[in-house]
Amino acid sequence: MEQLLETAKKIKSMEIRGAGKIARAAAAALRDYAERLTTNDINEFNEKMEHAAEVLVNTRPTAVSLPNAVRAVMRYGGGTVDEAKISIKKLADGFIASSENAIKRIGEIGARRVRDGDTIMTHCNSAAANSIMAEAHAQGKDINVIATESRPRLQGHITIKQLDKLGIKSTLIVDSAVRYLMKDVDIVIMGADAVTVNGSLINKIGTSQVALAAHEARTNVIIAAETYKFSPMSILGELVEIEERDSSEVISREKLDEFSNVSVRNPSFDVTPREYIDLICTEVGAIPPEMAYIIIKDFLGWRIEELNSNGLRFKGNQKH
Ligand code: RUB
Repeated sequence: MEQLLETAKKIKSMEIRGAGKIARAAAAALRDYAERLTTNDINEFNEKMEHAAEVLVNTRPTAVSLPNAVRAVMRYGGGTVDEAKISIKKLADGFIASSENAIKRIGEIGARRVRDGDTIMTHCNSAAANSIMAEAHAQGKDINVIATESRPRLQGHITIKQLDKLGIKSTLIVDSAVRYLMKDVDIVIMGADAVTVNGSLINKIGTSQVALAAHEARTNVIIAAETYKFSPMSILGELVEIEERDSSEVISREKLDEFSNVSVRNPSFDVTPREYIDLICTEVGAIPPEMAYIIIKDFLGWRIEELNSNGLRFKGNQKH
């Protein structure tokens, strides 16, 4: 359990961050945990796996990729512990490979929307969004990326570093400069922590402001989102929980202690309505946000009946 708890801790502290990375780390942690379990009792094995799944899922509430990845692995089968371990390894490795492949594919599909000479605005740090910029650049398109710094955790610094390494020109701005600079932007490309059935996007705090400014300026907004970022539970009307993080990310405790009447809110994500999104680029194609249900039903394989019958409990060893 120690290694699995270590991964959970890294996800919570954001040492492992970004919805896709979190999902792959969770799948790998479950696979390695299963491998290390020494019991031969399949019931005990299943119980331990279910507990491990819960621990991982409770680390960060907003990234739907996390429960989706855990669920993909927890669909394992097998009558014995050895069979279950083989099944888990196959599912976890399959998830990791297809998720890496999805990012590459999104790059290829999304790059078609980027023209030579485009100025692209992005927010936070998204592997899927960066993949589109990387592919457009690799195709020889001359692009310039405006990257927000993304307070309070400054993921924008990771973005400019990654783009710089690829030889892509970028301009770093403070988050509040988004609307002022939108007039220079040809297209906005951002990632996703979750996409709901009605096509709303949940992503890093500030995403909805970028999208609103783009909407006002008639600038297209493209969201790069693997299919496992789509939220099956939103079919039942469940809202995606917005993570609120510690105030010390915004202001130091000592500074805050100087005041008597000040409190801090630090929501990590916000919700962008589908009206502000032109296209969602997934690995199975670019869709308008209105088509989100098709992804959940046809590509993630969830139907309302299944969700209603406890489909989202992390029950290990299911027959299917
Ligand atoms: C990261 C964030 C990213 C999405 C998508 O937030 O909002 O835009 O997770 O990233 P945090 P990716 O830094 O709090 O995890 O495309 O890499 O999955």
